Amino acid sequence: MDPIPAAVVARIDELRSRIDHHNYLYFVLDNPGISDSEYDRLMAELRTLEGDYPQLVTPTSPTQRVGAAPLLALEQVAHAVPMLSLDNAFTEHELCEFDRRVRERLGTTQEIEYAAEPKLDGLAVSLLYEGGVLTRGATRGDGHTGEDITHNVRTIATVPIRLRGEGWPAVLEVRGEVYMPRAGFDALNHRARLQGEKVFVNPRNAAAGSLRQLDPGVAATRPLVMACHGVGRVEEGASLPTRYSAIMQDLAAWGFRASAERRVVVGAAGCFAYYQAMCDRRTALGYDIDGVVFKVDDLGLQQRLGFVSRAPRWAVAYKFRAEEEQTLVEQIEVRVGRTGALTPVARLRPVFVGG
Ligand code: 9MJ
Repeated sequence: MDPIPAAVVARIDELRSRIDHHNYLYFVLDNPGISDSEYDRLMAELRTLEGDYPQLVTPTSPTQRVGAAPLLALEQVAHAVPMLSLDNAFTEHELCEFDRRVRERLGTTQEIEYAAEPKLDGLAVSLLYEGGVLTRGATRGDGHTGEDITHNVRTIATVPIRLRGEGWPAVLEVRGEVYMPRAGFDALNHRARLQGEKVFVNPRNAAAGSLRQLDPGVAATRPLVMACHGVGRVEEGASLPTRYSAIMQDLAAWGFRASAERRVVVGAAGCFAYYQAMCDRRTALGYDIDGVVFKVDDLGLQQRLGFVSRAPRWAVAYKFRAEEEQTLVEQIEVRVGRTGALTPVARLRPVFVGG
């Protein structure tokens, strides 16, 4: 075999770095650095060089987001650190009660600082990075065991294949939400309608259906976005910041999308003001949220608060009121059980309520 010219190796390296960088500017920061045609030219040159020198193709190359063959089944994945869900609050009173319990448990009358962010209505995922390279993506599942969806998360442009910058732990599990922005969802359904295919009822179902595909080629055509909202397993001895808000800042520097709406607010009053502001911003966001999330910002305090069964004591999801619709009871059937018990069953005229 002919030796590979050093200039080719260097050019491939440069193209990959430039493409990764422009992907980051375009998809994560929503701030393109070059035109689409310039980007296409860089990709085309890289594909040509990799075609000429297939021995130089690596799994982290931007040309390799979509792996080869579809899988036969999704493997199970055990979460080293359980993926907790969130307790809900539905009223201002319940929000104040959450804040009161936090302060009572911490034995303080001082105001607490909370990291506030929108509650994305998508699917929670875990992304494992080893040596700065994405090695595994998994669904939340029941919080202890999820499914391996590495092949699909790799196709999401906002999921870094390699971490940017420096200072990241050698083992880092990033957690976040995969969702489908509304414009992408509408376009996907428009295409499906034109082709006589099944349409999705809402962006969340579309995102979930996309992530569970066996063929990464399908997920690659779906307009999915990943935004981070936490970390799981971290290399022992690694030093991450001691505040949630600072960790989000680090994750953003390492190439992740962190919500542009994230803020640090003070006390229950600060939380409520944030909630009201997000109620007003909700329709302008371009993606579905079903509430806002408040997390005690200080990780030392989080640790002291701990968690119960499935949810941390240091966080709460303040949910928007569910969409409501009226319909008609068209008929009432009475079913007779084995023991003779009568169960009335209402037949409702179908209505659409957020999917
Ligand atoms: C969503 N769905 O946007 C969490 N989430 O934190 C945010 N979910 C979460 N945080 C701990 N922003 C468990 C779940």
